[in-house]
This record gives sequence, C-alpha cells and structure tokens, in this order.
Amino acid sequence: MFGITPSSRLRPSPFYEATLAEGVTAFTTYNHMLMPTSFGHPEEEYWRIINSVSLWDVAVERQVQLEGPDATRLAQILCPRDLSKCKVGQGKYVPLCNHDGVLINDPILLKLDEQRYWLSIADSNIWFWARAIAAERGLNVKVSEPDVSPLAIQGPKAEALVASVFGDWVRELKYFWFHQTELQGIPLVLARSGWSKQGGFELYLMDGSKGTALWNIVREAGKPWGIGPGAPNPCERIESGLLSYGGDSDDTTNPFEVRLGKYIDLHVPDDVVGIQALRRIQAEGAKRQQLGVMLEGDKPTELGFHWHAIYKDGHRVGDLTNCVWSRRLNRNIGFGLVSSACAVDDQVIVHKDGQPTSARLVNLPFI
Ligand code: THG
Repeated sequence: MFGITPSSRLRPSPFYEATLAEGVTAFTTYNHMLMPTSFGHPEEEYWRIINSVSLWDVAVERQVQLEGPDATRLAQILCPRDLSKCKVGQGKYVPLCNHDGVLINDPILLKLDEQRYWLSIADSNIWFWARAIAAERGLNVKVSEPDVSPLAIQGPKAEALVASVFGDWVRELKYFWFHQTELQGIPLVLARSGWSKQGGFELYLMDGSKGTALWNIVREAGKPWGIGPGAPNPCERIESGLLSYGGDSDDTTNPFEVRLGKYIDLHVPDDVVGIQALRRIQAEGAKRQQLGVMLEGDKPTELGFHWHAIYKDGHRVGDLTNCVWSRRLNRNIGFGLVSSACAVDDQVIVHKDGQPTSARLVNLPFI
C-alpha cells in the first residue's frame, strides 16, 4: 500500500528482524511502535491459535515501571482496584481511569518487588500520566520505561511447549502470576497471560539485544507442536469477549460500561484517581453496556474497523465498535456499546453507509 519512513520516534521491537525473517506482511501502530498483525495466511494463523501454538511479537505492550519507597502508594493511586493483597510474583488486570472515571488504559499490573511494579500497558501514554500524578502528589518514586519486551506464546499447546523449555514448574503457575528466570543466559520474566482465551504464556524479554535469539529458541522448541508466527487475533478475541482499549472504548467510556466493573473496588482510598467519579457512576447506574451483536447472514461482510450506528425500533441505541467474521460460528459478530435499556435477544439494525443489516444482541463471550 505504502512504505513507512524510518525515524527515531518509531521505536523498533527487539523481535523486528525475526518477524521480517518469518515473512510478516502487515503491521499496526501501538505505543509509538510497529506491531505485526499478519504473516499473509489469515486462516492458518487463526486455526494455529485455536488448535496448536502461535508466537506473537507483542513488544508494543510497554512496561511503565514504578520503583522506590512510594511505588506501592503510586500503584494504588493509579489503580481503582484493591492492590493491598497483591503479592510479589502476582499480576492483576487493572482498568486505569482518569478523574472523571473514564477508562484511559487496561494494563496488567505486575508486582516484581515490595517497591517495584510494572504496568504492562495497552495503547496510551501512561508513562506521562504516572509521572504527572507522582509529581503532583509529591511521591518518592521513579517512573521509567525499562528495556522489557513481551513475546506471547498462545494456544492449547503453549503449556507443553513452555514446560519442555523451562520445566514442569510452569504448569503450576496461576493466571497472571510470573517468575523471573533466564533461558540460555537471556534474562526474562515468564508469566501465564496473553490476549487470547486459548491459554498461554508471555516471556518478558529483559535484554533488547537478544530478541532474535529468544524468538529462534522458542520457534525451534515449538516445532513438535506445529508452532508458527501469529499476532493478537481480532476474530479469536471477539469470539472470546476480550476488550480492545481504544478500539471498543472512546474518551467517554467508563469501566462499568465495558464489563470491567468486577475489577473496580469502590472501597479503595479516596485519593485513588477517579474513584469518586466511579462511585457516583456506579450509584447512578451506567448508561451504556457492552453486549455481543450477531449479524444476520452467513457470508463475511466488510464492516471495517470503524464504529457503526445501532438502531432499535427506529431509535439510535448505540454503536457496533468492531465486527469480524467468526470462523467458528460462521456469522459476522461484534461488540455493541448500547443503551442500558437494551437487553439480550433484542432485534436491532446496524447501519453502515446507509445500508441496514439486521442483528441480535447476545451475551458475551460468544464462545
Ligand atoms: N499482554 C501484556 N500486556 C498487555 C496485554 C497483553 N497490556 C495491554 C493489554 N494486553 C491488556 N489487555 C488484556 C485484557 C484482558 C486480558 C489480558 C490482557 C485477560 N483477561 C481475562 C478475561 O477477561 O477473561 C482474565 C482477566 C481476569 O479475570 O483477571 O486475560 O496481552 N503483557
């Protein structure tokens, strides 16, 4: 389509050379970096995640490190989820909100030490945010972005592969928990996590010069299980009901609207950013909700990646925030951000360029 002009603002992933060698055919931008999205075989790449094991360059999930005497204080001030029982070695999914209770990121928080945390962020600048909040609150904490780059191993065969490389102890690792370890001298954090519901692990590479080496070790070890290159998959994640921050949310979306209310603890201290607004929103009841949308018709439709208006009984009730052809359901499916007055089984109309398509609201996840 077009080229990309290199610049020092476009930061390279340590796995860039390895993905080029694998034949990467498309990238997206995320956190001022390029993330591979396709290796030219979409169908094969999808079934690899569902049936075997897939290797993803997700170095774009940058780590915002909080370190120092007030790191725990800052982590809690930034996160409207109770972190008081979070243990070293544990990770937690945390919706970050601004002062109005609007979702501004949905990272995984990793507690590395009593005084050191990583926020493994989605696509928005939390480094600026954390520094500003720390400075305004007069906290003694260093906020930085260390040389850390996640490599995801996802799919039902991921555990067997990772156990063959690191040992059987990985089978005991609980969801989002992690261990600092190394592989042939390559320092890394190994976590059970990843943006799919097919199971898997993430290796947080802690030496950016070793990206190709790490990729090749995992690639070689994965051969018996049919490993191949892949990327976070829009079809799998929509079938599985995983949220894409910035894709399924806008600058007014709060966590209650997009099924993240279970990660909000309203009893956290009053100085947690956004908690007062979240208490108010919860008391008043969220005005929108996220439901599945199943479109009529059994042929893939090109709805693209823009939001599309949803109507019910002639009134606009919300938006279809994404839409994809489900290879397992043989239907076009997506997420609707719709009025709280809507309900599962409602018949609705999705409008695209004036073209109406009938659809039904359903529970999430689809599968
Ligand atoms: N890997 C790493 N960091 C990340 C992502 C990642 N940061 C940004 C983004 N992706 C975070 N988004 C999610 C969202 C959901 C989940 C994982 C990453 C997830 N959710 C489960 C669910 O919703 O069912 C379980 C959550 C729970 O109950 O605690 O797994 O991919 N490093």
